[in-house]
Amino acid sequence: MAETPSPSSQSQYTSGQIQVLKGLEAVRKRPGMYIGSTSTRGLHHLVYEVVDNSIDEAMAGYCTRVDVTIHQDDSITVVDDGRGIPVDIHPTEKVPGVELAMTTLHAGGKFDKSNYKVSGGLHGVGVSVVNALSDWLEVEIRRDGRLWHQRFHRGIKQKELEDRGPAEGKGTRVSFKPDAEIFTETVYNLDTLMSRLREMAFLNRGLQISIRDERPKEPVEEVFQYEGGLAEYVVYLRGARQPLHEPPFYFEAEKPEAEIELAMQYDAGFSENTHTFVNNINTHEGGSHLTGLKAALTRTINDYAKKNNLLKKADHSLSGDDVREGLTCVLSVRVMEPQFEGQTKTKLGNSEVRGAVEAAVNEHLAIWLDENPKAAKAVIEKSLQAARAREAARKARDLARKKNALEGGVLPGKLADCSLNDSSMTEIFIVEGDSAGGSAKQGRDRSFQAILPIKGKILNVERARIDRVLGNEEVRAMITAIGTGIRDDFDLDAARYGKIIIMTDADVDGAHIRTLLLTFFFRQMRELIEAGYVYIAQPPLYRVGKGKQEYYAYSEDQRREIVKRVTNGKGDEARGLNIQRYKGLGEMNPDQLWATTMDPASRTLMQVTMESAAEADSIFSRLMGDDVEPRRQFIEKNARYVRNLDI
Ligand code: 0RA
Repeated sequence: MAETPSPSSQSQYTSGQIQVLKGLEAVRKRPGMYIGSTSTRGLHHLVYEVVDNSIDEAMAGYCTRVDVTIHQDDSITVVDDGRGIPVDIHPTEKVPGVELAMTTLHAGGKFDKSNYKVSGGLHGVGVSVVNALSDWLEVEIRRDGRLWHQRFHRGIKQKELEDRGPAEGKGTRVSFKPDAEIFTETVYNLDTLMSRLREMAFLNRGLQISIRDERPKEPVEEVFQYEGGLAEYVVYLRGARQPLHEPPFYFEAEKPEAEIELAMQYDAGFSENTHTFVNNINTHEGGSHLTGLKAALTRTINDYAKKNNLLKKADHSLSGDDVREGLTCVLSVRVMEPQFEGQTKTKLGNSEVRGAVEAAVNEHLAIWLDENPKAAKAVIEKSLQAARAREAARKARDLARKKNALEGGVLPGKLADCSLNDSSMTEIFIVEGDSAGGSAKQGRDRSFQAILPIKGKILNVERARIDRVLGNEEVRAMITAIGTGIRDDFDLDAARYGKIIIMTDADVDGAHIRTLLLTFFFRQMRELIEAGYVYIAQPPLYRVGKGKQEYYAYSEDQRREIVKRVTNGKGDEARGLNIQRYKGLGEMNPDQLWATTMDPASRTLMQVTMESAAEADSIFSRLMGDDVEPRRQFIEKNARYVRNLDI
């Protein structure tokens, strides 16, 4: 650590200080271990980590607002009106509490577990990690009528904690600038921060969270505060879909194993949108709390239907998928010692939580159904329709299977498969249009690249019922080629390819088809996205030819850059340059398509991730729901959407 001030000959580090330096060094050496990555994701985690501390203070009942600012230099300030980090000298460590919090790993400001409620923080690593990974960090505390200040550089204090005199109010202000030596990306994305802060505001009823972006000429400010908490969240997520009952079903319960809060609402749509949280952390991979919720839903709704003679003789009981069709649901639990499992550590492992959630939902939902017979009837009616549709779909599928078996081939005829079988090596390009499909087939490396051309606009899956979606030829070809099955039958291990690459034209129609495909994956094969299998190909927008040389530009800026370069800075496009704007993939010959878009050595792929399933879902819903206007707006603002996918 070059920046560590060496101890002077007289003074020696105390053992405590040496530990501090070692701890911070470890964080700087392996930042990924503490914040997941040093790319855009890790960069944003720094903010979440600091905000989580303020939210802990709010959960403990001492803080009513949190204000986040992105400054012009991409430094961040987080201010809260909590009690303020303690400044008194720690009895054994002999340094002020705040210094301890800023420099000790895992202390995270929570010295005294007993007076602290469960806390969030994806990695729970605390603010010392933010400090270690910041070029500079300043903390200001208002407490007991005085203002305190301390500044750090790469985690190391530059001075002792300073008393800056009398001050009104109370709270903590933390400002920091992420260290460009650590992070590969240092520019904050306002949308990313906004969606996370909005989520936090929904999950913490009444808490006011603001965000201000000072980078544009006209600063942007947004305030999130929801007195309705989860119930308001559900209405937000439901978007434009037609509700079957109002208000949403909502309850809160305290059990020894967990504090449980749930809101849900049925709508006339056909999708299921369930989001679960543990201590404010989005559990994308589900876990015991989700299992408990699903079991309770299926059981309670079936019980109610039977008790009230709402099932006809011919009806079987309602399946889990049936009772969740058209459901938007948010479950938030708070657990003392959460065990996070799974690939992305977003799956709750605590088995005791399952029973607690199941019992609470059984109890409260049964009461709600009894007290709201009109809503109950609508829900059962909806589930019955889903069950009947599903039965019809099953029959159609069986029929299709038999037909396939008779024809001998299982894989779709349009699929040009690759020769390798090892799915860790293979990829499939889903290509818009037969002509581009043809070029891709000729240009590909057939050993590991498969091509499936699909016709123009596949069915709009949000608006269509599952049976019709499965009846669609393009969709069936995709399901068969990918091999995983869908929804409850989904099996990631059965994937026939390691990468599913969507390749569409770089125009508005292409964007629309891409959205349709993503909607399909999001609804039917969500785990495929979660496991990082889905990508978007990036075909070039321009070809710049000069004599025998050719260059490809993937953006307007890049085109200008290239033109400037090849004209030796003159930037004169007329100077013997041949500039071609690609309107579609079909305008490239197979070699060009290979070189620009398909060759792993030179292409750029954008991985589709679920930074926030909640946000992605609401975008999809808004886009694909019955309202035409948001869709039109989307098409106009398409570039922004692609950014939201998180590269
Ligand atoms: C430890 C103890 C107490 C408050 C905090 C930490 C605290 C930490 C942060 C970090 C950001 N904002 C914060 N606000 C409070 C409670 C000390 C007491 O009993 O007064």
